Order: sequence, then structure tokens, then C-alpha cells
Amino acid sequence: MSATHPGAELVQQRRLVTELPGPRSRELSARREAAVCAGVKVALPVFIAAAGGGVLLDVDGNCLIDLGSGIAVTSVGNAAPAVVAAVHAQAEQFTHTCFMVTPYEPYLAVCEELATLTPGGHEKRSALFNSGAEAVENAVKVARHATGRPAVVVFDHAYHGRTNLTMALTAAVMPYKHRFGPFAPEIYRVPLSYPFRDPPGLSGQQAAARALSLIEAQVGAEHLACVVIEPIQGEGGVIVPAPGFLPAIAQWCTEHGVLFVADEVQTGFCRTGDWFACEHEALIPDLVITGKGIAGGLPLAGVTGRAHLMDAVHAGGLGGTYGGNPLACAAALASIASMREHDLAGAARRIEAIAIPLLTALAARCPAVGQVRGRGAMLALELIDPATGAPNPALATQVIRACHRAGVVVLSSGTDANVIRLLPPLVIPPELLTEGLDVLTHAVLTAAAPE
Ligand code: PLZ
Repeated sequence: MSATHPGAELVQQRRLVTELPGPRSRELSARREAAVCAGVKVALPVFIAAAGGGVLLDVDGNCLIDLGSGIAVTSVGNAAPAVVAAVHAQAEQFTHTCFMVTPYEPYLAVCEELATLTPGGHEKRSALFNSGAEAVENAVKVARHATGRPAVVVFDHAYHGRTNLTMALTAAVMPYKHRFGPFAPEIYRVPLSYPFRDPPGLSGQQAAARALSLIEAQVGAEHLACVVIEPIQGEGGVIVPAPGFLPAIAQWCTEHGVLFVADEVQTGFCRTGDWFACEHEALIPDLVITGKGIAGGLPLAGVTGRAHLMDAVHAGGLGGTYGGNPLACAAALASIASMREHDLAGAARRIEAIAIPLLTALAARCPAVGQVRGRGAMLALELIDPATGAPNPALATQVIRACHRAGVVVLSSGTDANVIRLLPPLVIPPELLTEGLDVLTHAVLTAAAPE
């Protein structure tokens, strides 16, 4: 069946037959401007006709290298044959009933997988939703309900979504919060461990103590329902906290009856070289939020947590029309099977093993690359002004544009928009990854070269 869908037939090769965007994409961009509102911004106005493996084929016949996976979603590959087949088969049976009206088995099977795969051997329960933001909202609902406490702590540079509550949890005002307030109350923000910007030598434990002393002084554990944290921040700039930071926060939470909630929407499902990024430091969150990579491109998200916490909520307190839609659940089951079968966590580690040496060599040649960081297939370059060490968003924009013009999709990130982020599909052929990184290297060296 793998030859029957367009993505599977794509030659795994970068090939430009027009300038980017090409004429057909430019026509569609004109239609977009007339029909789609300006607030929904496009990073690279190249319209896609098919995608698979590590490439995106555009409507002009250009073939781009995909180092973004639609923001960490198509980890198992785009239009992955097993996912397409599962969705097709499910669509032929039924497309929707609403799990809250008349349930169906694929929803259960996804929740069973989530119980097995998320960290910790304790008894768990899950609920499924449509988007990461919706799942984050529901995790907060569960945490407040189960603890009877109102406050939520989040971190500098955090990203948790664009709905009203999750805007409040998200740090950056631009573009996410600007003129969209008032925001939900009882949200408190404390400093993260950000090794590149913290005082040199600040350990993970010290960074945790810095955050915890603020929480104790300004929130008070007895008012605090949960701490919500991305184990590696994504939109915030692929910030990997210093070792020991996350365990110290989690430990304090346990001691004070505060729920430790891991937002693994971007890091989950093999992205960082483990099923979940929390595993790297053996963390066992009370609640885990999943999304993105779980379903190979179909919209699905989940909250999984300790049974007594998840079951604390009264019957009917959680739900939604589409949450755990059968097509999305079928896609998730196929994606998870494919992650197991092809050891995609191992694939993420192999991506790191290829990329880190190349990016480190680039940093050694180019003082504007302040830091190379990340884990597995979640990697980044933080660009700075070498003279002052200040964030260099202008350079990042220039580099990203050059990559896009050359047919390599890379993503921007960071509160200061100076972090170039790589989130390749975990199935990307190694030669394509290397070629994409060569293009990036060339783009950085060219853009950073003195006049
Ligand atoms: N939590 C950690 O990364 C989504 C956002 C793109 P949704 N990240 C991509 C954009 O600019 O809107 C994300 C995330 C983390 C939650 C979310 C929200 O997930 O599926 O976009 O709602």
C-alpha cells in the first residue's frame, strides 16, 4: 500500500525548479491574503502539495527538506503509510460519534497506550482533547479540582498555547498576548534554569532554589495547585534546564502536595530520544500533557495522570465534542506502533549524533553562534551579537530566510526570536539531514560574515 499515496512516492531529495516561492505559490498567497486573516501568519509562503519522509513537495514542483515537522508533529513521517492506512480504515467504519455520547474502542486503546508509555508504573487515567492548548487547560482544571487550590506556577519563556488560560501561562507578549487581555488570574511566573543566560556556574539545584524561594514568598505552597513546565522548552528557544533543576522542582512539589505537571506536547513521543523528555532525569510527573507527535499529523492531545487525581473530577466535568476523535485515535495508534517498530527514540538519538558535531563545528567557526543545544531531534542554535552577547534576532531572521530560499525548512524560536530551531521528522534519511545542516551552516557563515 505504501506506493498508493503521494507522500510515499516522493524522492527524498532537495530539488528546486523555481525560485521560492514559485509562481503557483505566489498565486495562492494572493488568494490567502484575500481570504485568510492577517493574524494567522505564515513563515514560508510555499504551498504544499504532498509530503513524506524528510521532504515537502510544493505546488510548483519544488522539493524542500523538512527540518520542522510542522512544529514537531510529523515525527513518524508525513502521510506515513501506516497512519494513512489506519485513518482510511477508521473513516470507512465511522468518523464520529462523540465519545461522551456513545464510546468506541480506539479512544480506550490510546488511553491504555498513554498509561503504558508515560513515566511511572502507578495507576493512571487519561482524557483526550483536540489541541495542546486544550489539554493544558484541562490539566489545570484537574489540578485545581483535585487539590482545591487556585494558583498555577509557570516559567519564564514558557509556551503553553493561545487560548485565554494558556495565553496567561505563555510568557512572551509578542506575538501571543499583545492586546488580547485581560488574562486569567492566579498565574505566577518564576525564572527557569537557562544555562546560556544564567550567571556562569549556576547549578540546576541553585536555579531551582531561586524559583522555589519566589514561589514560597509570593504564592505559598498551600495556595498552589500545580507547577506546569516543559521539560525542554520549545517555542521559548529549546531551553534545556541544567541537570538537577527539574528533579528539585518535582521533589519540592511532592513535599508540598503541589502537582508537578509536565507539558510534553512538543517534547513527547520520542522527540528528545526517549518516549518522554522527563525520562532523561527519571522524573515521574503527576500529570503529563501530550499532543503534536502523538498522532502523525491528526489533531489529538491528552492529559494522563495519577488515577486518584484524574478521577477526582465529577462525572461530566471534562470533555468536548471532538476530543479523541476516532480518526485521530486511529492515527495515534498507528503512529505509536510505528515508533515502537522503528525505534524512533533511537532515531532521534541518531539525529542528535549527526547534527551536534556539525553544529558544534559551525559554532567554533562563528562567534555569532552563542550556543548549540537540545536533545535528540529537538535542537537549536542561539544567535548573538558576538561583541555584546546580546540576542541577535536580525541575524536569525536572515539565516532562516536564506535557508527557506534554499529549500530547507527551519523554525524560529525564543522570546527574543534569535534561536533557530530544528525539529526534523524522526524518519528523515541521514543524507537529507546532513544536506539540510550544510545549507544551514552556509547560511549562518554567509549572514554572520563581516561586511
Ligand atoms: N505546549 C509545549 O509547544 C504548541 C505553537 C505554534 P497546540 N507549540 C506550537 C503557534 O505559534 O501557535 C504547544 C507547545 C507546548 C502547548 C502547545 C499548544 O499546542 O496544539 O498548538 O494548541
